[in-house]
Amino acid sequence: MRSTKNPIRWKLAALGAVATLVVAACSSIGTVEPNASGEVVFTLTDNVISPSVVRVKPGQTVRFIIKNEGAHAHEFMIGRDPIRGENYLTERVWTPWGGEDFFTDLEVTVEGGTPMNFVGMEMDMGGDDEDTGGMVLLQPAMPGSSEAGEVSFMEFTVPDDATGTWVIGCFQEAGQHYEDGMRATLIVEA
Ligand SMILES: [Cu+2]
Repeated sequence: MRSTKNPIRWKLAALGAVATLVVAACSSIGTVEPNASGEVVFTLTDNVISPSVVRVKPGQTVRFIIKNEGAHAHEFMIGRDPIRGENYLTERVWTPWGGEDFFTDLEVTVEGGTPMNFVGMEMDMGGDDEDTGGMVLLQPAMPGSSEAGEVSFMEFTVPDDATGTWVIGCFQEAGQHYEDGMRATLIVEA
C-alpha cells in the first residue's frame, strides 16, 4: 500500500516545493543583485532599461555589463532628481541631474562604448566639468548588420556614502527616452 501512497506524497511535496519557489521569486521580482563576481547585466532597448531594479551594497565592487540591443543610441547614467527644463514644451530638455551624479568623484573603469567625464579617465569631451560625474554612450548595431550593438563594461566600488535610492536613466533625444520610461532604480543598501 505504501508503494501506491508514496508517489502521491512525492507529488504533493513537489507541488509544495514549486509553490515555495514561486513565492520566493515573487518577493524579489524585478530586483537583481550582482552575481558572485559582482556582475550585473543591463540591457538597453528602445526605450527600456532592464532589469528595472538593481540592489548593490556599500563597499561592494561591481561590474556593470551594459548592452545596447535597441535600434538607437542609448546612454547609461546614474543620478538623482533629474529636472525637466523650463522650456520643456518647446525644447523638451531635461537636466540630469538636478540632485547629484552618482559618479562624481568616483573612480570608474570603463571599457567599450563612449565614456564621458569619468574621474580617473584621461578623457575630456570638451567640457570643463570632468569631475562632476560620468556616463557612457552606446551605439546600436548598424542597420542590416549581423553584429550586435555596443557593449560597455563599467567597474567601480560603491561608495559607503551612496546609501539610498538612485535613478539610472537615458536622456537621449532631449530626454524623450527618459520620458518614455527609459529608467531603472539603483538601490544602495547594506
Ligand atoms: Cu535611450
